[in-house]
Amino acid sequence: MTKPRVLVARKVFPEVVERLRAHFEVEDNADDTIHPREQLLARLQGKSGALITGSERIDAALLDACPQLRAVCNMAVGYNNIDVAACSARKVMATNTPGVLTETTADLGFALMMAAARRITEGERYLRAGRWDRWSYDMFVAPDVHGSTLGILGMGRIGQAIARRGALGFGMKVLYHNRSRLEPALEAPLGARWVDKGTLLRESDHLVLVLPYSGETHHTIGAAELALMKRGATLTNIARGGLVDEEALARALRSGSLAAAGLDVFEGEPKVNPALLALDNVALTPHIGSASLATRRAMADLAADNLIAALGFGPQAGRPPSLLNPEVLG
Ligand code: 8YV
Repeated sequence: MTKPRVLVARKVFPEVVERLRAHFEVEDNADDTIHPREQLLARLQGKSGALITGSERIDAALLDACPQLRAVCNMAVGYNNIDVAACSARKVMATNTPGVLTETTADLGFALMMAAARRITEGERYLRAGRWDRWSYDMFVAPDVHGSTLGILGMGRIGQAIARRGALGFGMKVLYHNRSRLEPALEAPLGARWVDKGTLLRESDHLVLVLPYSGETHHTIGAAELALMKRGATLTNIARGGLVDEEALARALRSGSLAAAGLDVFEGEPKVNPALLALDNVALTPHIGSASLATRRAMADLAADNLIAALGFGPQAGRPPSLLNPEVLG
């Protein structure tokens, strides 16, 4: 029997590619070349499934040009790169990798929030530039993290893991805003309180964005929202760049109304807005929220499990563990 053909769009662990080869004829990308859309389309021809990352955009036009495609399996929890409704309309399974990256991403979010608040990367640049010649009482003074108010916009798994770090490790008061409220049993141990978005903006000392990105959440933090924030507050974004109007953010940081920002994601990444690069009070990392070796391996394994199951193989044949559009099963 001929094996179905699949594409592994970006370089992943060789062991994971080998697992896929047990079931499929695999076209992989060991050089990790970034394929422009036309080339991605060409590589997808005749493929039944694809293991993709956030860099590959799957939309209706692409699906129409690849009628053999049955499954697109993202190696990411966020799936704004996939038009799930378009997949469902064509009975293509779409999957993501929730759960396995929660703690690693929360670690990075907390670290970035602390780096921004305590001016860590700004201080390092100052030191490396040879500008440190004396101690002074107000050098790099900054807002405290411990005991302050942590605001979380988007209280899913990662939001809750950040809340845990803040409440249990740093004695922070936790406020959050989310479409739905957590069960009291989840709120209570964190002392977490649901508030409306305006209250969250007005009362947080350190606001962290952990909500999914979509057309509805585009620029959910813009000039009006930044104007509501406390003078001297910080903003950290580990979700998607498009959640924040970067021009408005740069203005708030330049004026000092916002003390600092911590950013792991950007609107045009891997390009970064020059207005942000020009500022000292921003801690920047290159979209590395889930970047621990163990977590990346778990993400690749889960994406592979999804692909194997979606195309009818393995113990979960026909039932991928993290299917985003279960309606295709009917
Ligand atoms: C990925 C992420 O590394 O899971 C997500 O949503 O943003 C990151 O963990 C990135 O999207 C590559 O697929």
